[in-house]
Amino acid sequence: MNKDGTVSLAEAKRFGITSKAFHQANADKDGSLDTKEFADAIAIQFAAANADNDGTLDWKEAQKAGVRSKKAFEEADSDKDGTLDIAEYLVALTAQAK
Ligand SMILES: [Ca+2]
Ligand SMILES: [Ca+2]
Ligand SMILES: [Ca+2]
Repeated sequence: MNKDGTVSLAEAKRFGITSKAFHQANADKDGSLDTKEFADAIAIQFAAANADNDGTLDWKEAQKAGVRSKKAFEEADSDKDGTLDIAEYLVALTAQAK
């Protein structure tokens, strides 16, 4: 996220957000995600990857949701239950965008 608080498509991709989720979340079609739209994009990807609908992503699901490294996955899993809830998922995406 840059200083104006919005996320361009290029920035979103660094987080692991797909073009599809980006465009779905970008309700006002202005080419960038504001804070609320960014949260929507995260929620869209989380829901799309969470095939068993149990509220968490296991490693396989997390990869579908754009988490690229096992290390990012494990570090974001703060309660060490082997899955990411949506807050932990956001941590993983933020870590890999750096
Ligand atoms: Ca927008
Ligand atoms: Ca799941
Ligand atoms: Ca967890």
